[in-house]
Amino acid sequence: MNKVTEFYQSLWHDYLLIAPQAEKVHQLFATTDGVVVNDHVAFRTFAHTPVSLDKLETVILSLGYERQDSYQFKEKKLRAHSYIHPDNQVPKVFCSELLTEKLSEASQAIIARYTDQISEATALTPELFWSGRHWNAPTWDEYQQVLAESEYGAWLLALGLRANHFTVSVNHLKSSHSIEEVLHRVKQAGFSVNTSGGEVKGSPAALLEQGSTMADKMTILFAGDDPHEIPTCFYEFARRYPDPDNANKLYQGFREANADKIFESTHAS
Ligand code: OOG
Ligand code: NI
Repeated sequence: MNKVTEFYQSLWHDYLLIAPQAEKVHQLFATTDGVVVNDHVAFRTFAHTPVSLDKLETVILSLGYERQDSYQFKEKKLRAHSYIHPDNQVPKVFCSELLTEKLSEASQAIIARYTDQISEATALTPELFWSGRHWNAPTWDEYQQVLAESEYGAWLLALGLRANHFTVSVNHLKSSHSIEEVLHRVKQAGFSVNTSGGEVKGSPAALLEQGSTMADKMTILFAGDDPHEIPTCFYEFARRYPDPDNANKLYQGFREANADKIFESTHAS
């Protein structure tokens, strides 16, 4: 098995442990469509640490990816890069980081207390992408304090490095090419869908339409043996339209306006 195939197998395995809904959603489409093609995966990390976006990028490039584009999310205090693989069977990657310097002094201090525990010698290997927390569990109170300012920051502080979502390529489904229909089916099966900015993010004119489930919830042990249920990971659906700049190819990029809403799939609902 090649390196990239192995990477996605391990990543999927770790993702299912924290997002059991993904197995069921996958099954829902596998029963009618056979193969479910993954459009992309997404990762989150803390800037200015030994696992910052720039560090993770070296690993992504080592898997054969090329940087595709960059994005800014001013309000959410994030930046991101997307990556594309020369083998078009390989999913794209969307990797973001929290610009911690833009948070309040109080939140910065909490985050630094934990990110200071990340070893400077952290190996930049593919396993990093499902390595979880490189720091002790925060207290529930610290989680709440960061949450008030950055949902992303709280999520990352509690869960660490892992796949945040996999994405069904709606273009590759046989059962339906409509995002609305796909989301309807997901809701009928009992999953809740992200409604931030409407269920469907983007448009044919934007060349990209996306939707997602709301993240699963799991009990996480906070510091002092203190269990609490928090949002974990979700599943996304993407439909791409033909790229006017690239004959016979579907648009392969991401859209800031869509992504801004997709991030909210890990909000507590
Ligand atoms: C990533 C959100 C952005 C997309 O497809 O635009 C995204 C995240 O929630 O970490 O996945
Ligand atoms: Ni996504």
